[in-house]
Amino acid sequence: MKNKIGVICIGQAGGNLGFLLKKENFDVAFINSSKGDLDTLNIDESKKYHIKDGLGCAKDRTTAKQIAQKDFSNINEFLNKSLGEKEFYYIAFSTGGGTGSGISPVLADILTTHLGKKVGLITILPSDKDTLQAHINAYECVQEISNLKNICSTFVVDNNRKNSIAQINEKFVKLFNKIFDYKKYETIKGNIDEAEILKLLETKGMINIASCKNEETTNKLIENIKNDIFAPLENDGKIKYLGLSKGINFDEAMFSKEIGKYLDKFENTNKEYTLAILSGLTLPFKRVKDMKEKILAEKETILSFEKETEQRLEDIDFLTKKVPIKEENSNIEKQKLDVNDLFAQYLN
Ligand SMILES: Nc1nc2c(ncn2[C@@H]2O[C@H](COP(=O)(O)OP(=O)(O)OP(=O)(O)O)[C@@H](O)[C@H]2O)c(=O)[nH]1
Ligand SMILES: [Mg+2]
Repeated sequence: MKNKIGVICIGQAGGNLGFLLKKENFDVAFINSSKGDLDTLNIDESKKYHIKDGLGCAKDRTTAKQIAQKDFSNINEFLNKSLGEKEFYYIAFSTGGGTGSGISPVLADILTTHLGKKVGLITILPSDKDTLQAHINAYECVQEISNLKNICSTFVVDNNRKNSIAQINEKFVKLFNKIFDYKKYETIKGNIDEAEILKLLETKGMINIASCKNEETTNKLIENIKNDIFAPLENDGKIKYLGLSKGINFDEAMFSKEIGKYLDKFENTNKEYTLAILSGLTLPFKRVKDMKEKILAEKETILSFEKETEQRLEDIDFLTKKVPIKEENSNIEKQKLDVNDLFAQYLN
């Protein structure tokens, strides 16, 4: 099933994840505004694209959107050539930088709403040690993501979880890779089939994966769901679907109490380990709200740097007042894609 997935990696963090995913035989395409960053990747040149006129974006999301807007037809052509028609795409990027954070939400909007593709996101949140600019970027980026109408699942990797980003990357790729091992564990007692995996991945909302050893317990699985590498759960007790490749003696009551209830469960038996895939979770708004507090605590400092930021701080108050990113236009037809109009909505 791996070959039905295309991973689009944007910016440096996206590129680092993509490099590891490539080693696990995923089909990956790399896009960056920085030629230097792309050159560090030991990957076939046909799988890399340097955005025209890009000199890196130095954490400036607006610059990233502007250069991607101008060069969109080439970016689209590159994606068609390098990945071709896939059943499903993931876009991988950090929310705290410029290039990946600026381009990925608008690209996801174009691919889903206008080009009819199924797209999920692999996002990375900055750690508390990261700069204010990284937090402002992440906040704006999550705002755009939360407004995407037709997006599928969103992984939210949290850099607060470990001191080493290399360890976080490795852990993510290890867990993500395990999703596609479901065929190894087909038995008459229970199967997870491709349609069920796709359903887990296609479901809108946050997605979380966790694993534990079979000699461990439901408690350990729960601890890993809550505290491993992903953003904290919203703790509203809602999961839409649970995929469970089960080796432990699963304690359903404890799981429901600690994590939540689900509409449906796809399950098989696994002799080697236990893997849980939770999809349709609420995005981690509490975590993002904490980021906002951090930004607002430094408001005076930020304003002393640039006056125009004042308006941006007003605009990012999306948790209390929902600011629509764009006007609804039900007349938009797929084939009449006006990329410039769409980018303009993200540049306002
Ligand atoms: N988990 C993880 N985080 C990373 C990695 N590389 C960078 N980051 C985080 O991502 C943020 C910076 O984003 P980058 O991906 O470097 O930015 P970019 O998309 O290349 O954008 P530019 O600003 O134009 O360079 C910071 O919060 C970093 O801590 C990585 O390999 N893994
Ligand atoms: Mg970069």
